[in-house]
Amino acid sequence: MKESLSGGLVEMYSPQKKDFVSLTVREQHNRGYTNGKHRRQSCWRKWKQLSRLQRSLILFLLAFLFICGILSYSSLTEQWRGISDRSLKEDWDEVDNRGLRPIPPGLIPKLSAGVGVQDVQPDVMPELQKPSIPLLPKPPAMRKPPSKRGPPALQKRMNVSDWQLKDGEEGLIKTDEDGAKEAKTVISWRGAMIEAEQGTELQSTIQGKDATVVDAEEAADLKTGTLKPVDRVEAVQEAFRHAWKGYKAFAWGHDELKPLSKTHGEWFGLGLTLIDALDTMWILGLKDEFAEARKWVETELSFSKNVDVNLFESTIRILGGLLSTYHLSGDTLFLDKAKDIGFRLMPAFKTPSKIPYSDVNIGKGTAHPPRWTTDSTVAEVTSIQLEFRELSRLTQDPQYQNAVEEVTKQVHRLEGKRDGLVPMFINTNSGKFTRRGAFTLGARADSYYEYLLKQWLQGGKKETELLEDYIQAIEGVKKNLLKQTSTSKLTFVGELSNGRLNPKMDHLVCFLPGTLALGAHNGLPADHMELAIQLIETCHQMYVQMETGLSPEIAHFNLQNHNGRDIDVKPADRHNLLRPETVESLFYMYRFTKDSKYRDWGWEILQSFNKHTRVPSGGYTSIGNVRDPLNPAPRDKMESFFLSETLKYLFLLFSDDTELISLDKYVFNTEAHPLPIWPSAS
Ligand code: DMJ
Repeated sequence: MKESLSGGLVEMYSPQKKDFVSLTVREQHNRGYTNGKHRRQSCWRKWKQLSRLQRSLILFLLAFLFICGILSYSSLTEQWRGISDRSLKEDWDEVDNRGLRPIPPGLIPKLSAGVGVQDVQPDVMPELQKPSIPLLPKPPAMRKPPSKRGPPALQKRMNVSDWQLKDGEEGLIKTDEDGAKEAKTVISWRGAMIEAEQGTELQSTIQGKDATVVDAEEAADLKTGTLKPVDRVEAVQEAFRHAWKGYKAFAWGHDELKPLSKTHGEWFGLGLTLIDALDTMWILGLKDEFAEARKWVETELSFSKNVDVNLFESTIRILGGLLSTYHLSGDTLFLDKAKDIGFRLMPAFKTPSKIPYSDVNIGKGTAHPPRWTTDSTVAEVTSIQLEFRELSRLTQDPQYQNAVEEVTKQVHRLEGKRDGLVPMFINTNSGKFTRRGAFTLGARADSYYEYLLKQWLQGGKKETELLEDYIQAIEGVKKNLLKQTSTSKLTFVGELSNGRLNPKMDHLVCFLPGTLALGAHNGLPADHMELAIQLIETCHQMYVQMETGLSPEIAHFNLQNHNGRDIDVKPADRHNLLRPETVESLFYMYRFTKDSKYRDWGWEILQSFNKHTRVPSGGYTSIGNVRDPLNPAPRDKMESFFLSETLKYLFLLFSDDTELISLDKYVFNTEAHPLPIWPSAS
């Protein structure tokens, strides 16, 4: 139907006459053909005809429905978590002495009889089962599993009065006299639920020197360079034990520790922190802790649960954690569990485009996008490849590798990139990028770049398309996103939004110096290393320029010298979630340059964590304000990546055993779980 230019006559198709006829508005109305405009006019007339009481009643009802909508929105945001937000013999001897026996990287320990994909509840997802196709030559024999121990008596709950610091307790976070109130969860971000308003409830106070792990004497040693690396290694072990103490006492078997309220937070209900921390305990040589965690995995961990999990987060944390622990320990318990979760995640790939959905119900075998969109996040669908490829290699079942490599292929071919930089969203129906025009190396795109390089390394530097995409992307970063502050000429990676550069950088971007250095170590252009050196300096400054010595979540860089500062922090960005990216990059930088300043920078960060985030009764907490050392506004949450990544990278940074997890033999996934570089097929 199209409207005529004159006199309200409209040309319409008449089914009776099988031709177009001209009708007046009234005629259309009589025939029930009136268009939207006329319907709107008649609605308005009807509205005017209603009594004042009737109109008030309708308006009241509409307002009521609107308020209900707003209230249900906050519960919707709670589910927004997925959006949001890497020749051994002698080297391993030391580890063996501690009783932990790693398998040389790249080898596939022999699978125990009767263990395989077919063991995974065939009734749940039968359509996904396929015959095994050998991918690699026969694996060598497996090692003996470590000794088993009984789990501790756990799950202790305390009431609010217990939150308060008691005299003599170690640590620096102290709750205020009124205790803490229940905090409202309002935002979620790449695996980190941000709990608002807690900082105002929970006061923190600097205690005396006895409360700190790092005291003034040690600080002096650090300045004079007399602190031995071994002391730093021990300090990380001590920090881990302290974190574990809190998790064990108040959150055992649950996803996350809430150290101030001495309870736990649940996300997937799968013991996320415990699984994420397994290989860290192995690497740090924490034998007893590892044994009791293993026992929990053996006796308590079940993926047969009616629960929605985020594909990306459960892949990098659970699948990645189980695979790396299997490789380090040779214990097939972890491989069996890895197969189970890997198989249960596969329904995510059953989409019209084969670009996976963000969420999977691992009990029902169903998958879906978030409620509000059919888009997935680009970083999420492109940062599961290391894990699924390794699962295929270990199981000799190609379905996992095929599914993730299909995504890689599609993204490789897609239009909408800018000099190799990718947008942040991809549609699961069309398989195309959506909401184009915004480019970042931060949240929603970050690990796309990381996994291009690391897959190329994992596969033995043969998959040249991955390398080409990576090199092109780094050129894209240089051309479009790099800028310097006017005050100290700090180089940072900004964000591009519809052609305009926004001079802000997420702390997440601090993975980049480490990745660039890893590329340069593997023969990529030398200017990648130069850029890495500049960027790690900037990430370091994001810590040292803050009053707590801890970086904010997002930094805004000054391009004009209006206040003499390089970095501004907006009130909404002042939090620190115990994130790992800077210490991750420091680890790579030290391994490749042996410049001790990178160790010193990492040491300063550990001290700042101990000073401002350590909770006396056990655990560390994210904080709400890195600019206020007197009240850093503790948020009562220890993210699983603090144990999985932050403490692991700090340990490896300080360890003199630079072949411990050699970067020529392992690639770390984006949750710091080392996976072997594949041995060549020959
Ligand atoms: C981790 O889960 C991973 O490193 C991920 O790639 C990004 N976010 C967190 C840590 O900050």
